Amino acid sequence: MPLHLWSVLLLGLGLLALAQSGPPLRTLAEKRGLQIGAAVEPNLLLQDPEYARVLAREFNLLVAENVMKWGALQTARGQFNFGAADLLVDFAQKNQMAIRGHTLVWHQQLPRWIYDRFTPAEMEAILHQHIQTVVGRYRGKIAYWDVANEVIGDDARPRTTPFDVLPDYLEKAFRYARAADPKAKLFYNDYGAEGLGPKSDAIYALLKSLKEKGVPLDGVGFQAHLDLNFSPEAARMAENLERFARLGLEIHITEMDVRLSGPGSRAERLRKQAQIYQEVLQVCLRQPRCKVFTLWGVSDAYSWRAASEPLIFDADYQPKPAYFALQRTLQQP
Ligand code: 9MR
Repeated sequence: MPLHLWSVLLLGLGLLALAQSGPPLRTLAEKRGLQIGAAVEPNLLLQDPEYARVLAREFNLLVAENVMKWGALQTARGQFNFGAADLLVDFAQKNQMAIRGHTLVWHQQLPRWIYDRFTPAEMEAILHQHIQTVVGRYRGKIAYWDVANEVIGDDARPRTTPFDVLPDYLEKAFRYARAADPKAKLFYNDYGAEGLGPKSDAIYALLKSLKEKGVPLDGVGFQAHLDLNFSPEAARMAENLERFARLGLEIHITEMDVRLSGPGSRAERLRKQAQIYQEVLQVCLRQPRCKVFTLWGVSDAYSWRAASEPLIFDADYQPKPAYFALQRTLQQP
């Protein structure tokens, strides 16, 4: 190959390397007063050094994908296993990352014993002990707790849970969490409520009534598990977030991912995926109360929807167009 072609090739590779080593997302986010997070499985921190490296380089907030759920923490009544959760907390602290705790009241991933028929008084004691023990253990270390997750079903009505035996279990959960760590901000978190519609109306009504009753609720998390038919579109989402903001709530995007599956060439779909990430980040940046933007994982390899490649790094930790879209968006004034 003639010399000048080599230099063109080297220049191209150099530019590529430069593009890939642009400023980390966390550095850019910090300048915008935003925390950028990822859901984490602590066992991967031990198994995969690249996972830990990318996480620490790009993100300034962690959320436990599974290890802070009831089923992981309290497998037998009164017996708590904090090993994996502690690992996550240590990693976050060593790397100057904030932590979202996930989650204290959810209808899924519960231990089997909680389905025994308890009296209201017993359930109250169980709920209190769990929240006091878990939130208390990490008092001062966890900035935000998803106290309640997915309480409203897709039919816009409250779901059935083993906690139902205890009237006002939801209010109680928030009060127990506040008592266990007065500095942690307490959240309601849900999916399919990004836009306007019956489900987000029901959540809005619930949160409004909790606020009116003086329940210690600080914020609302919109999960944003999306696909290429991004629905609602950005404008509707902005409008929806605004009404929650007017309740005085802090707003977090808590579990974003965008499935790549669908019609069209791979290149087109990657572009569309990037555009959706960009639009949701823009909605958050333009909403003064939106303070946290979190992805539901780091690389496609370990995503709960791995087959549909929904994240911003591919399975080899190469940044995808969605990564660069977030990087650019954070740099725009
Ligand atoms: O990503 C989590 C996956 O590994 C678990 O198997 C699953 C169990 O239901 O929970 C997933 O995380 C969920 C989160 O806790 C709440 N919102 C929806 C998430 C995706 O299902």
